[in-house]
Amino acid sequence: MAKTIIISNRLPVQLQISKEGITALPSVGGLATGMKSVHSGGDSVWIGWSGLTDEEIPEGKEKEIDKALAGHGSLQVPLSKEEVDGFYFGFSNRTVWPLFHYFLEYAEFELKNWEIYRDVNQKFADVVLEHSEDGDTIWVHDYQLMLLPDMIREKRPEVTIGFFLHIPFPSFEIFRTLPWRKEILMGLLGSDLIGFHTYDYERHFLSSVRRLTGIEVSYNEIYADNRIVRVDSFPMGIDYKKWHQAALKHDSPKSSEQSDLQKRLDSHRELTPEGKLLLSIDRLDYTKGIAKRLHAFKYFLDKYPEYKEKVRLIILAVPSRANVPQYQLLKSEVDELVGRINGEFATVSWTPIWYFYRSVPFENLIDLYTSSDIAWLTPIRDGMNLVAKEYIASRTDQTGVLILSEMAGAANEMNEALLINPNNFEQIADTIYQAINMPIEEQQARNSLLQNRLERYNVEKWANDFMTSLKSVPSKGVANITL
Ligand code: ADQ
Repeated sequence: MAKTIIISNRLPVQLQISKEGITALPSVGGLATGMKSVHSGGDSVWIGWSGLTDEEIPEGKEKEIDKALAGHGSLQVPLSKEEVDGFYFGFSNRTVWPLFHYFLEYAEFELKNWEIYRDVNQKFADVVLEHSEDGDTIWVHDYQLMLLPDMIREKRPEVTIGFFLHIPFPSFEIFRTLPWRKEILMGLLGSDLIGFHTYDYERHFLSSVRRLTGIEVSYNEIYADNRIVRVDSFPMGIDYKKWHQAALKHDSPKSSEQSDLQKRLDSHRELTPEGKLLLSIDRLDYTKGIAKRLHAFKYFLDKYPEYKEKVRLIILAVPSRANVPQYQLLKSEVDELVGRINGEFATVSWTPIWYFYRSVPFENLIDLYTSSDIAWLTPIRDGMNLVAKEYIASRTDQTGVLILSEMAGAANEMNEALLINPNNFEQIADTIYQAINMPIEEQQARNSLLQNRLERYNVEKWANDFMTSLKSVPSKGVANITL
């Protein structure tokens, strides 16, 4: 029977090794949730890396790991430390990630890392080829695996392949700087359908294909190798119900225990009833613009000094890729900026910034989303930004203001948010002022429209739309198509 195969760099499970044995726990990320309807039953399998390098797996435990993963419909591609360093931390995160987010000055073009990236993609392809057959439908995810579609197609032409890019696709002028630009495009063109978050990313991709490969492109179809490759945008949603219902439960008078964090948030509210809480949540990544946000916050306090002792900025930064040098530098920069601003503005009763450098459990994210008057999410460049959507979904009384960067993919669907340019401090300061003073009725009018849209275009709909579109791409024979 034809299967569905999902492939991503990391499997949607977390392995735990203890004296008692090996267990695999499902992860609760957005992608895993969205794929639930696709990855269910016995006719689907998820292929990816387990998160443990060969060196980290205790001797003789390989079979046990395979068994634990199989219980979750997952199959691993084993990787050594050298492979993870070159493929993931190297080419994926020191070349593709900065380049595709327009940080050209951070992009490293190391031949060795490119070769490991290519070899690891081949390793993924080998596992897929071993476990697939003609007629299967394959969905490949993200920038770590851009060569995979063509590697699979070459050996198994009779499968249907979809690819989705979770980060931006840059403009041709940026993309052309990559020494292996053509190989990347040809790798992706092994797909039948290539999906992006926004129409702009789609347009940039088509322009690069046209200008770098000479292959015929018409509207959103590419005629490669007597096949049609369709390109389209599928803005990713969230599990709206999960966030909204958790927030309803949190706000209910029957809600049982309050977390310590919630108690702190409430005490802030009691001390300054007219005060406002601003929330900023991201992975600690230079693309997210955290340092710029801190500079802009200082600019706001200087421009509107009447808000000293009245506003508080909560910065929650999740540790990420801490062994890549730029991330270490960013961490020091953010630490220093927070210290400097708190040092300059704090009073005996007020600290302007609460800074947390950690990942927090779901319940605390709900505490923060439901307690913050303003979510301030201003990445310098971001494929989508799901935090913006989660904040709005959690505002059960429809109050709250979202200040969002126009450089985030989410801005395309969230016009009712206050959209800003993350480099324009004057505009940001005035927008914070506008957000603080926005009448409740206006907040609710904006959020009601946003919530309706997020509820309809949730992550399940995103996955189903992609799969439906993938199955409708004519698999063969451009000659039969009326052009
Ligand atoms: P990310 O860059 O990781 O994803 P984002 O879309 O904002 O960015 O998702 C972050 C997720 O992490 C959210 O679901 C959020 O709830 C969670 N999170 C944030 N802070 C946390 C914390 N302190 N503790 C625990 N969880 C936290 C990439 C792209 C994005 C794109 C997504 C999906 O960079 O642009 O939106 O993939 O395609």
